[in-house]
Amino acid sequence: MILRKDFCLSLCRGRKKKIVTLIAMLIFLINAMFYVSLELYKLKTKNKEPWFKSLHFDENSYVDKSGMRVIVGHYVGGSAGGNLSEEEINANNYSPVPGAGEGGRPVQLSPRELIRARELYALHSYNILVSDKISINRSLPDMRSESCKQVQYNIDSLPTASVIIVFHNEAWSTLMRTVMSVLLRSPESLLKEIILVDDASERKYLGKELEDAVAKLDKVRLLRNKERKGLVGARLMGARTALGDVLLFLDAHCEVTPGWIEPLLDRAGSDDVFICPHIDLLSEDTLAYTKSIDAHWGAFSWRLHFRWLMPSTEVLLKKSEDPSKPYPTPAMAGGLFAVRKSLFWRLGGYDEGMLIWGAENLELSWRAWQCGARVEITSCSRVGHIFRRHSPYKYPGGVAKVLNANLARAASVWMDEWADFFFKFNPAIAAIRDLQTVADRDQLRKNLKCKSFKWYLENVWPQHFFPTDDRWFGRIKNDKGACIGVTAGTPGLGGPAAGVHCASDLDLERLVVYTPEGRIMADEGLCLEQGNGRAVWKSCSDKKKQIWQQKGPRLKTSSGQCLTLVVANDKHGVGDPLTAKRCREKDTGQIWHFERVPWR
Ligand code: UD2
Ligand code: MN
Repeated sequence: MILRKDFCLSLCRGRKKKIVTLIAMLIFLINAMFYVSLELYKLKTKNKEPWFKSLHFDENSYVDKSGMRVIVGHYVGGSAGGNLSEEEINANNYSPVPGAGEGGRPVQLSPRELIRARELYALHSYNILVSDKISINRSLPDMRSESCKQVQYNIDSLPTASVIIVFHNEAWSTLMRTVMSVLLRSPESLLKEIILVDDASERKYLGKELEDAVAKLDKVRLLRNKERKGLVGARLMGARTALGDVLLFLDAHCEVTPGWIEPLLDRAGSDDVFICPHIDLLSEDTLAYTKSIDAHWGAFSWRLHFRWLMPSTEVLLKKSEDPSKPYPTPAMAGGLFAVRKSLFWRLGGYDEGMLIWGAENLELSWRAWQCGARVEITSCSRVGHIFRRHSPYKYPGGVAKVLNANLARAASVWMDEWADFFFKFNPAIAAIRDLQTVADRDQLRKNLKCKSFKWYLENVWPQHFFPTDDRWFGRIKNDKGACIGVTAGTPGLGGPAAGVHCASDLDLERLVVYTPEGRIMADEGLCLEQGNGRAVWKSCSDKKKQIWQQKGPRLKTSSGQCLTLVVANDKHGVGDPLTAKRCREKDTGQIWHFERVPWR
């Protein structure tokens, strides 16, 4: 018996071993086949499609899933060079590596170069090492959609352009690549000139070296501001000498793509519109050219920070009918736009009282709309821009002082009652309101017989999230003590809704608009929405899930559930979740007090 068992054991073990080996070999074979077919598939798709076709917009650095995100409007002044030596700050290390960045591809650095790139980052707030490796004549793909490529323009009938590029301490390679991309990709007859305006740069390579380079280029002129004025002063200087029919402004770190200028000039010819290209992304790290989201709107938050939003459903519908048609936008980002010279001056150019940076984009947008013109975007003109997280240059007197003064000017001239709202909740800016002399701008508004800000909100941006006379504004406080508000740290990004500290009357994070339809709107266009199991802050939309009907002290969803503060951690419910639940007589988490706060 024992013998037989032993015999079987060893024999069975041998068989088992074989089976295990066989299975292992099979698994290996299947894996190998899978791997090979994956590689083959990759190769096949690689050869079929250009690399950029597989790119989607960079959601994280542009417009988030809820449709909003800060990209322009980083009001943080940089250290302008940090600990770098004078020699490093003033050096021009442009030395193109053949093939680097061609076709808009990213440039990767070695680990050692990366360390150096990080040290130099403070200079420009983008990767200067990468920029210096890419030829100033690099190629870029045609980024237009098929419908845009099919539009035929009669070049002979289009107006001519003066491209105006202002700069302060820009990198040599980036600035020159902006210039070269315009020269390479604009039909000769349409480009009257490129006007470079140096806003009192201090870098050595932007002196004679730049003059010599410009002298070799046809159609390029260089003007210099003796004193730093900021981008408004510099752009005005350029505009005053422009010879073309259309003024076409670009930042000094852009690259234009094939077919970019025709749609802009076609639309700008009509003399009642400020037309913006579709702004794509040039990565600040690799300078890769990436498509940005297909349709976006420019607008602004309660604090007047520029924001990208999803366009209204109406605009999106029209756009899907004809994607090549320009569409209206409440505001422009500011840096990239074309306008007929006559219209630019007729509407008062720029507000020269605005120094250095900021707010001129909103001022110009409001002025355009309120005074009978329009602001539009054309998806057929694709221009890449390096969006930076920080401003690399100095703000004389500090960022806040500069920007607040500009915002105060724009608000007091154009915003009417909403200026009072803005100043009431921004006391630091209200304090400098009277220091601004805007009499000439007020007069301009009168002379041009411009419409009210109320008209602008109702007609240009009816989806706005500002308080109005027929919207309730204030704090919605739970019986337990906490308020409805967007948690600090995630403004504009949405996320789970929780009770927040009620804080003071001036704290915008704790204040909401309650619309007659029952929407609870916070700053940044966020609405309280019943999600799966929990209330969340989401981009305001027509969704039923965003409607909360006030029934006595309760807020009810369309299915009759009650908005509830589910108290768990804190006895007042701060940090505890909000959600719609079955209504219960005794649940004080369902009792809400509406504390009105005058908004102006
Ligand atoms: C955005 C706009 C920018 C401007 C700004 C608000 C885009 C892509 N960019 O911020 O054009 O409307 O919002 O003011 O829409 N510059 C000077 N002198 C200065 C400061 C800046 O000449 O004192 C130049 C600078 O070199 C650059 C341009 O002005 O070419 C715009 O400045 P930015 O690139 O820092 O602004 P950005 O893109 O963050
Ligand atoms: Mn810029």
